[in-house]
Amino acid sequence: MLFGRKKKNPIKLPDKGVVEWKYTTCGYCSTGCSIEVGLNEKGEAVTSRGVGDADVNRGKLCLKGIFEHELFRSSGRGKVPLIRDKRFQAFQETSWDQALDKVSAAIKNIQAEHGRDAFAIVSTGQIMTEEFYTLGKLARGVIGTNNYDGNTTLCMASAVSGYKRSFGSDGPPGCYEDFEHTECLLAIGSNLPEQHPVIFWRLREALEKRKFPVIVVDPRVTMFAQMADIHLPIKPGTDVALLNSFAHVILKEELADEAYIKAHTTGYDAFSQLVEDYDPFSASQICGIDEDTIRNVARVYAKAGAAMTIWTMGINQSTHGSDGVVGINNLNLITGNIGKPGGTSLSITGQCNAMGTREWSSCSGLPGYRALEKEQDRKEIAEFWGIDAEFFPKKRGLSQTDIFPAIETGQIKGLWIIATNPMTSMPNTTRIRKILEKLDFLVVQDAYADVELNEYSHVYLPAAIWAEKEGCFTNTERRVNLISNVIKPYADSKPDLWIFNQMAQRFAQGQKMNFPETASGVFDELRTLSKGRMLDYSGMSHEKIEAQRGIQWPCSDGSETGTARLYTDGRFQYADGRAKLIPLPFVDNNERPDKEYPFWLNSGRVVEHFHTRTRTGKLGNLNKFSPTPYMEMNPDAAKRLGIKHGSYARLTSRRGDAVVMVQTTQRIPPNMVFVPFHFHECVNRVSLGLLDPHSRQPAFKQCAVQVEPIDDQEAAAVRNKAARTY
Ligand SMILES: Nc1nc2c(c(=O)[nH]1)N[C@H]1C(S)=C(S)[C@@H](COP(=O)(O)OP(=O)(O)OC[C@H]3O[C@@H](n4cnc5c(=O)[nH]c(N)nc54)[C@H](O)[C@@H]3O)O[C@H]1N2
Ligand SMILES: Nc1nc2c(c(=O)[nH]1)N[C@H]1C(S)=C(S)[C@@H](COP(=O)(O)OP(=O)(O)OC[C@H]3O[C@@H](n4cnc5c(=O)[nH]c(N)nc54)[C@H](O)[C@@H]3O)O[C@H]1N2
Ligand code: SF4
Ligand SMILES: [Mo]
Repeated sequence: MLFGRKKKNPIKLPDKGVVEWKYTTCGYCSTGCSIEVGLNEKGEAVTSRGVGDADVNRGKLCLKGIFEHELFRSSGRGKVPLIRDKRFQAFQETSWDQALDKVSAAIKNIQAEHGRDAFAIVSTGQIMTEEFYTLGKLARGVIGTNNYDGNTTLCMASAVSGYKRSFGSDGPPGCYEDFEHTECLLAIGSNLPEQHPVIFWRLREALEKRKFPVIVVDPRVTMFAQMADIHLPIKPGTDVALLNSFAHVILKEELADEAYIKAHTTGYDAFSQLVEDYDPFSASQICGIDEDTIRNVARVYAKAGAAMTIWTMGINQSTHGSDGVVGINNLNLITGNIGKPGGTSLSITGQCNAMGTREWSSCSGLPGYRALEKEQDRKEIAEFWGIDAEFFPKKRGLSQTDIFPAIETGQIKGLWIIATNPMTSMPNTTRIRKILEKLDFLVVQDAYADVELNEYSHVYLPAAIWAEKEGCFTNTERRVNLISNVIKPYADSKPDLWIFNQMAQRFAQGQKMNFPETASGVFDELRTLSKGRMLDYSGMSHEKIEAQRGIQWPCSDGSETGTARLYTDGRFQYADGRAKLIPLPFVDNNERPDKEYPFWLNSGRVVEHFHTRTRTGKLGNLNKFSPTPYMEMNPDAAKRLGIKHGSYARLTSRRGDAVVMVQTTQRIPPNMVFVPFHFHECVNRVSLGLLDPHSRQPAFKQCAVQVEPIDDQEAAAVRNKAARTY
């Protein structure tokens, strides 16, 4: 018998006939991997590969990046603009001019009749920074509605709010390189291996070189929890109590960095008084983590030479999301772990350009981290755009989660939605459907014509996607990276930048202002407006960004490269230069399981799919691995209800119901179920989405449901009805 490799054929990669590689940046998650797309001699995108000398991913890509070039020609893409007079009628194909005229006329009519704010705009975290800035200019400077926001309210709003409350400004202070210096990593409500696989790979690489403790806080035994040294299976929505208790132990045992607290913070007295109440015993009653584990983790964290916390949606998507972020910042401030290598409080961002929208879209303020509430900021931007500063509102309007209820009450009559799919991604979608029916006018601007939201639109504008256009994304570690134009837009779809510019020309005020046509022309405005500010872009250019495979802001004029960390000098963005220690009383305000609805409903993601699957649902290799809406359920709980692994169950809440396939697993506690939110007509039919009072972000991860078995026939009927056309 022959063993070994000798007689085996060597592995051969199929020759895809690549004649040219083009540089770009991944358009899915916020890791910000540099990608090269291979083009064959016909100019078709045939393959993708990671860029070896890019610091972020060092040649790696996850599953989604590897197949990203397949997006360009995937099914369901929008080919031409579509219009109709009444929703649910058949669409008619039309020209860009006619479609844009129809939209601008509708905006003008609604505003003339009901006031400027009766027309709302909701955008995304997934278009280019230059596009965000241009949309902001159009929304704030031309159309002049204050009801303008983005889907980042579903995602990053709590991180933004928490950073602002603690440090006086948004802006994640750390970077991936911190893994290489840290002596302790605390990860709260983040499933890094599945949701940010390449950041996770950076962490693994650091751990292979040097061992340090990894502590994961998550109610589920996720893949991340499985590799952790300590896993804290917390009771849903109680992270603030746990964080207060860590602080209690650290202060009681005199493990705090007193010199740092004294030099760089305010609010210590009120803070220390509040955490007095959160001794480990009291906290353990709230968060379900035993006293000794709380003490142990607090000590490990405080005694480490440098310690860092990362978090994602397990913190942000909660009724105390913003408080959770402040709690994490408190922990890092009292241990002196901000702005030092390996010592940081790093929010792991979600969408590819959720950072870009925070920085430049004007959704919650004005460009470059400026605020509508500040006269000086309004003046600067009005002067730069050549408009009257009085045109701007003096405080921010409604957030996305308040815009929908304002449609329900009739305050908002018209809506323009850009690159987000609330029919699947908002909580309580049954209510969202009813709300959309109330609109006099809806325009949907999306790369896919089959996006569920389009069912309700009057006008559909087909957008070019990802590397069919050019511009920048900012990733989790503030790195601005370039998406260069790899391939021309599909059919008659157009870059979002072009669409915004065309729209501006249809308003008298827009005609008077300067709207640069190219992304690099817009980028010059960002450079000017950011000069000398915290998010300084003035030393960057598209060419320099590509050459360095991304540059971290701030990068001031004349600087060779960017800056890895913020607040290294301990000076924060509040007027006194100090960060705030903020007391956080824990309030238990979730819908909790009871007799009728005995399970916690938790929701999130899987590695193969991205959000509402408009993209990944079309790509064979991604869909093949994860084709079915399913639910994780503890085998003991399933047995009690007579539910078998692989059978179907109905999930019911006070809002609605959904049908899912049950996957029994010990990963989840007996009083909880977990459903990935990617599938239409699924988990968000039942979710509640109570809002955080500071950030207005929905608590997607906590509500109460009932589960019952159903037979296969009934399940098939429900699933067929919900199935998409591809
Ligand atoms: N493959 C893939 N990757 C993605 C995305 C995608 O759709 N698919 N989306 C991107 C985006 S926009 C985002 S925002 C990120 C999201 O990235 P993550 O936040 O990492 O992902 P989620 O699965 O939403 O939730 C993370 C974890 O929070 C836990 N959790 C639930 N409730 C609580 C709680 O009360 N406390 C704590 N501590 N944890 C809790 C859940 O059990 C879950 O394991 O992923 C990004 N990356
Ligand atoms: N239950 C539950 N619900 C959740 C979450 C959860 O954890 N649980 N997570 C929430 C979070 S964190 C997020 S970020 C949201 C995401 O929710 P959505 O924003 O609704 O999700 P996507 O499917 O990414 O929608 C983006 C749309 O933009 C389109 N698109 C992509 N690129 C372009 C482009 O360049 N131009 C234009 N015009 N269109 C483009 C895509 O085709 C897609 O239709 O979901 C939220 N909903
Ligand atoms: S980790 Fe995120 S940025 Fe990197 S290839 Fe995967 S989806 Fe793209
Ligand atoms: Mo997100």
